[in-house]
Amino acid sequence: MFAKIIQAKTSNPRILGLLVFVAGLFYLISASAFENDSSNQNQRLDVKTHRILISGFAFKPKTLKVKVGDKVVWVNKDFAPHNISKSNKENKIDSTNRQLTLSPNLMEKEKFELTIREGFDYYCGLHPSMTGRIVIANRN
Ligand SMILES: [Cu+2]
Repeated sequence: MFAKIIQAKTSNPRILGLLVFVAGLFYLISASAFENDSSNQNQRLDVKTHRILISGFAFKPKTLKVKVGDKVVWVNKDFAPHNISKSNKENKIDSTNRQLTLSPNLMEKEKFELTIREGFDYYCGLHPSMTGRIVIANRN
């Protein structure tokens, strides 16, 4: 019975066009619903933005505890440029490894924002003695 109706309706090109349109609409709705679902898993209602000042050739605070999904903003308060470079796997500072640079060189008053997905050690690629650490706090 149902198949017969579909068959009857699809013989009309206008109805066929409408069916294709409705199918497309359903696809878009289901795709966006899936998108919302996956982003909800990563988003928290209490997302915080933390600030790290780069001042006097030091990251302040040097160690920062955040939750996954929080944002960190580094602000350069020095006259000198600085950048944020991720320390390598051994947590050894390697100023020659530019692939680990997370931020561009920040001039005075410039900012760099990062959404935190994991904890890591970092340093300034221009002044490797400047080090800092992002620590993931307990979820509770
Ligand atoms: Cu620096």
